[in-house]
Amino acid sequence: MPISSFPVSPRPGRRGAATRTGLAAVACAALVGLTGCGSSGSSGSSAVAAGGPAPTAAATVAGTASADLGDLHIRGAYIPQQASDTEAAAYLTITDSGGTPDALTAVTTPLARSVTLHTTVTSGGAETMRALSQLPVPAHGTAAFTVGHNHLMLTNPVRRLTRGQQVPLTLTFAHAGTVTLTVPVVGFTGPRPTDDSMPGMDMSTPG
Ligand SMILES: [Cu+2]
Repeated sequence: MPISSFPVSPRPGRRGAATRTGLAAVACAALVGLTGCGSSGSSGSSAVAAGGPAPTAAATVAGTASADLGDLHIRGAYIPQQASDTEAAAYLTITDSGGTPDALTAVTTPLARSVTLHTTVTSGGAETMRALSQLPVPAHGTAAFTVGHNHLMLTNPVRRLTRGQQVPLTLTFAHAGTVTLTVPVVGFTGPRPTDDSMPGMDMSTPG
């Protein structure tokens, strides 16, 4: 998928890059803006037993999914309840405990037509969405999709993703291979299940 950028605000873009699908980018930005005002989920204090050995690379947050693939440890995976008609976002953190760098190169799910790696760039007060061809994971380091920064964008889910659903996400890495997580859909603001109401937020405001 080509790298693309799209200015979220109505003012003209300055980078000269061709817009891919402007409507989708705007919707996505609105979605990110929505989730961006919630908690990051890092404030969750209660760890949940994931049915396997205790994770060593990162704390587990209640209501999220995790998986290990060799030296790669995927933690805190969740999908905020779908706010857009056409898109949903997914967030997770990848830690590489080994000495070999890797990169997330593709994500797929049977529940959406496509999953795109996106980053959010704020320039001059305007948020710009940009597709990433991959997300590098440094050796002994961490790469993350977090609210307001990088995110995974699920386009055209086969059904609306609402809280309580489970979404299989298959992550493909350049070196480590492939792993599938079953990712929970949570409230709008993050993995904490009581955070589904956000007084004062206008869900219909475009980005
Ligand atoms: Cu996006």
